[in-house]
Amino acid sequence: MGRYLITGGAGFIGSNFIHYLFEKHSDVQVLNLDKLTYAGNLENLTDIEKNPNYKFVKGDICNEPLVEELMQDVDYVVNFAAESHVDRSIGSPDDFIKTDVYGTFVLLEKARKYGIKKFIQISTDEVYGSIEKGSFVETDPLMPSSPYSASKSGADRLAYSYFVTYNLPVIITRCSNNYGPYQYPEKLIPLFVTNAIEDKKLPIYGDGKNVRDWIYVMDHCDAIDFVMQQGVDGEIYNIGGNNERNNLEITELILKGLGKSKELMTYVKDRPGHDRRYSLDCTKLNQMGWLPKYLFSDAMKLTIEWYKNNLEWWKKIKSGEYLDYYKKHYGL
Ligand code: NAD
Ligand code: TDX
Repeated sequence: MGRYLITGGAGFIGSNFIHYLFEKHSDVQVLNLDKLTYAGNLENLTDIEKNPNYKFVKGDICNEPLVEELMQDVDYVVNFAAESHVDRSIGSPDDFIKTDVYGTFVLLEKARKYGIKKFIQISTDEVYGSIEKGSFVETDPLMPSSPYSASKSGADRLAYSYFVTYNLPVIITRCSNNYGPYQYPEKLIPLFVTNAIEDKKLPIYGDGKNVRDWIYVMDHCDAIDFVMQQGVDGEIYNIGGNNERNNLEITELILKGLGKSKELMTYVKDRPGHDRRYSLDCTKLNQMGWLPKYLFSDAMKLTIEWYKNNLEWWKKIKSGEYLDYYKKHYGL
């Protein structure tokens, strides 16, 4: 029986990971600690909320007494909680520093105090910064270029320091861009899919030729579970989809998948400090026996279908503060 503390479990990847855990393992207990920021949504977990092995606690990972109380009853920590959107970090970095860096510190301190068996720090490929040619390996230096990726780098290295200094069994994962169900419609794929369904414009930053490596969220969840079982303490694991595409390719695929006109494509002012290309070398994880299972074309179809079939989920989100934000920034 494994007792998990999942932080940020009401967000996109965290909620998919909770679904994954209950589907894959019959003997898990999950405690989900989430502050329910704009990105946290308990509707992502309605099918699980009555499961006797699941408990939700609304709270902040920066809240020391609360984290102390919760940490006493768990074996494993998977830290997803973060402010996660690059554009928001450019407008107001404060919460990124608080949650991503200080919040991770609070979790690490309490994990150390209560002898946690494994602490998985969910980092990101963005910590390496941009690369024109070739791919980053785990030992490459970090060159984060946004307040988001800089705060994630701080958390990533802080987690490592708890392994080196205190022997806390920490593992760090650095994954590429995820897509799939329950992703907040501010990120590229859910924003463009939902805008296209509503015949709204798709705001492409700059020339649209920035490259990302795209991985289906369930493959990311599977890789996290894999490194929890087979990873070595103190190690970093790149997790990628082996699937690099530029933003124009993604946009055209979405429009084609939905049978919508290319006239919806709208070029807007570039994101400040916009990283040109992310690319991961995942040889380390692949040689241990883990490979992504989903084909991009199949998983994109599944994703587009999910947003078509769950209009209520995202329309509710988009009718609120989301619209004000995009109106203010892009006049769309
Ligand atoms: P998300 O924004 O959808 O979810 C973040 C969740 O954390 C939300 O439920 C939010 O309420 C919660 N949260 C925020 N601040 C909190 C706090 N102080 N205390 C407790 N809960 C808090 O993000 P996501 O896309 O699911 O990303 C999850 C993690 O994975 C993040 O750490 C992110 O950096 C990392 N990551 C994301 C991607 C991606 O493509 N989305 C890729 C690599 C790594
Ligand atoms: O409206 C848009 N138009 C646009 O052209 C948006 C929202 C994005 N883009 C571009 C910017 C990027 O080149 O699409 C690309 C992807 O953008 P995001 O979805 O914002 O993701 P990115 O900035 O690459 O960061 C993501 O991947 C790594 C996640 O948001 C992070 O949490 C994760 O760590």
